Amino acid sequence: MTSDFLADFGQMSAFGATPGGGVERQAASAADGENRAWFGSWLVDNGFTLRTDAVGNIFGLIETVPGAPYVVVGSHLDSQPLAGRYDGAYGVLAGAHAARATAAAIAAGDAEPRFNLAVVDWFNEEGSRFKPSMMGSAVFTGMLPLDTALATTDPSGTTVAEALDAIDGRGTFDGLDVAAYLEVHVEQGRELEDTGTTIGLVSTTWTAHKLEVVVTGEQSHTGAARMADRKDALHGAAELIVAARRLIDGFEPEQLHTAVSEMYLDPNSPVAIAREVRMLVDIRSPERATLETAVERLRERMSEIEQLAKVDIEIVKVVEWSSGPFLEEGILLAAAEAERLGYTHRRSATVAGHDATNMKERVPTVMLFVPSVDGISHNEREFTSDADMLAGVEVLTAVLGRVVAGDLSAAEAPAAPLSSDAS
Ligand code: HGY
Ligand code: MN
Ligand code: MN
Repeated sequence: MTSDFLADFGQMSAFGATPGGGVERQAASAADGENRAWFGSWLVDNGFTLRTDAVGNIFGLIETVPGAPYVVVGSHLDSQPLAGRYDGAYGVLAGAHAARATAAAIAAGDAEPRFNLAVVDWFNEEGSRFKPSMMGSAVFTGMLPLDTALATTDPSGTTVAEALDAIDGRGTFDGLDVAAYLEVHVEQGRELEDTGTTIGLVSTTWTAHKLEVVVTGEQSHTGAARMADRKDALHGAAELIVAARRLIDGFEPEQLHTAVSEMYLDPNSPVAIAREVRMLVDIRSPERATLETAVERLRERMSEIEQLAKVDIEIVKVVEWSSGPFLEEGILLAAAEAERLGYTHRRSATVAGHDATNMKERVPTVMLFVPSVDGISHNEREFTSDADMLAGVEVLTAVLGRVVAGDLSAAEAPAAPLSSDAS
């Protein structure tokens, strides 16, 4: 498995490779399309039935128990701009290898399955080209209407539907009975590295609010307009960016994370005061009460900035997910497998959102982390060692085998299939 996995990972890392050693594979880009095509061929070559749903989620299926629900394992292939090779893609490939090994054990008579196997690449987890994050799994879990997702546009005005069609990325697969979901992902934090731990057992997720904000002023001459007459949207936006950053000063360290990292302004002329700025304010906390207090304080500051810069500030949309625990039985099962295999392990909180964040709201979900060097991610120098990647594949394979065998009592035949179908 070792060389095979690493060779496959090297192949995937070539798609959209950047000179800085990372990848650029934004959702439904040509590079995402190349990687998706390679992954689809890998699935077919390794005995999986290939299916794609209406929002571009790719599934590889192996049915060994006719009519039984599926244990789904995977992550996402899309990346942030100028990003790392590991975020998402590692988990998709690890899931594929874990499912292949589990299917081989079943075929050899070494394992008695209760459930079937499915590997997944969730479309557009990153939410960089098309907001929101975790789009494909949100549609699959019914948290986002399919039509809304397909009509979403990128900054150039291209819709998700158009972008997917450009890479032949839409299908008609209309649903799956999911007994449980498993995902392994790079930590994107520094706790595993700082504590010398190999496996993170994701036990809880922070809560996140992503505020889409529009600051409206009035266009005027950067030189000629009197200062007292100006309604400068970029001045208002700048005050808001600093206000968002200063929110954290009102809380204990590491209780609140804030950032503004996406901004568009019109007309963006060197000689015309900005009439409008559109920005994304990302606010996260381990506690919902803390986050709500922070958002309230930001709204108060927004009112002050409106007076200061003579602009109008509106929160036009909020995308959020709640903090909350992962399945305790799944954490204990994963801990037992890591222990049996001789890997150090500890409970981890995830600050980043993942497709597991959506799936855990619908089915029993187990999520594992492997260490990120320097805790850095969404950066070309994102790195996880080969040894840690392979340890993650080994533990994921062991957990998958246990869950497919029916050892996770919470995993059972769901009431109705999950589906990305429009209906
Ligand atoms: O939004 C998130 O946290 C994820 O990384 N897309
Ligand atoms: Mn990710
Ligand atoms: Mn990411």
